[in-house]
Amino acid sequence: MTTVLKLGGSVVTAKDEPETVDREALADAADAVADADDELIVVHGGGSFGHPHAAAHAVSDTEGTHDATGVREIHDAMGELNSAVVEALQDRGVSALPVRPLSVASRDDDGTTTFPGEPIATMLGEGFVPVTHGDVVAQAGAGATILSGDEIVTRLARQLDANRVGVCSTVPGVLDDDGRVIDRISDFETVASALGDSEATDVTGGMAGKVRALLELGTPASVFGPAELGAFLSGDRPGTLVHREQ
Ligand code: IP8
Repeated sequence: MTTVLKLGGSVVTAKDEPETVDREALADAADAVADADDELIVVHGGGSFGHPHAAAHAVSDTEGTHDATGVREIHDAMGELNSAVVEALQDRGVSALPVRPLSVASRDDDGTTTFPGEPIATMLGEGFVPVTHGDVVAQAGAGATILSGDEIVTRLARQLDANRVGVCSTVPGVLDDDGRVIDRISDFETVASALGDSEATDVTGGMAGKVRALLELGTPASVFGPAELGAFLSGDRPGTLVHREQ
């Protein structure tokens, strides 16, 4: 059983404090991952590490830069967060290893992303837990743009034929207009008004962008909060199940 797990950047960092890991939240998440039996790929977001640097250099998933210093700043900040996540996992006996997207992924000039699955598949075969993250990547004709952790999740889930996908966010699921968790989403139109316009939420798509991308996957995906991470990893489907009816 292969599971792709996204740890939201705002789950593992203190979102309003630049480059600050939320040590307690990271410890809780790492404890839950250490207890999991599935073959796992962990993907984390940028939180207070990648996003402030990306904003400072006006880089997004659609706006690129040729400023190598800026690209390095974003990538280095993500490297620090990635080291913290890998270390927290290794401290608990998880065979976690870093996978840095800038060195392996790229985009062509229409924005299509290539993220090779082979290194990850080989790591999994050898019993390692690849830990990758949203990053800045080279894009033909644009310099370098932001590749979100969410896009990596959907790419890798497809390429590696994952059985389960989990997105651990700061909210307990996808919320309706009254703030209640929606149990199941099988098409975007029925939840569009509650989610708002994806362009307006954040540069890498916000919840609307996540739901749209997850609906395109054949694999059922769960969106849930940190309190439910252990339940998800032990096989439950907490929060919101996002799966298009076939
Ligand atoms: O937080 C963005 O990843 P996300 C990563 O998953 C950077 O959208 C570098 C801002």
